[in-house]
Amino acid sequence: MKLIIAIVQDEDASRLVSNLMNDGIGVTKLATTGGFLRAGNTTLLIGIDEAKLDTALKIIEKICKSRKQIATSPSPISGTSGVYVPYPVEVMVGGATVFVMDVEQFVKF
Ligand code: 2BA
Repeated sequence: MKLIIAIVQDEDASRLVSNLMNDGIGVTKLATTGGFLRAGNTTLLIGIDEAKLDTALKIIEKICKSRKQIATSPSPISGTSGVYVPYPVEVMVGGATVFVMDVEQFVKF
């Protein structure tokens, strides 16, 4: 068995969950926050038999789109004076950041 941890954009999350569930793939959805943008995103935990791993990855790839986002991270502009101003940065986010791990044991009580 494998565990997929997929970090996706909020805009894609509910369609992705529906598509996975329609294929009989169980999902847990967590509200998370990206460290760089400090904006909300969604993390899905997907426990899955190895035989269905490729199916799940293909669904994630199909649904999750890359989008440009503007980050207004505070940046120092005046050296050591400690003055910060919002500095807009354009970043490309997603489609999905995916980790696949081996599951040592899986039990339900
Ligand atoms: P964030 O950390 O908010 O990052 C959003 C996007 O900002 C990233 O998109 C990337 O394009 C850009 N970015 C991140 N760190 C950067 C940096 N130091 N300099 C310049 N640009 C930077 P994605 O790569 O598609 O990542 C989307 C979200 O996936 C991330 O949101 C984070 O929540 C998660 N993520 C990405 N890589 C990860 C990792 N190695 N471990 C854990 N979570 C990760």
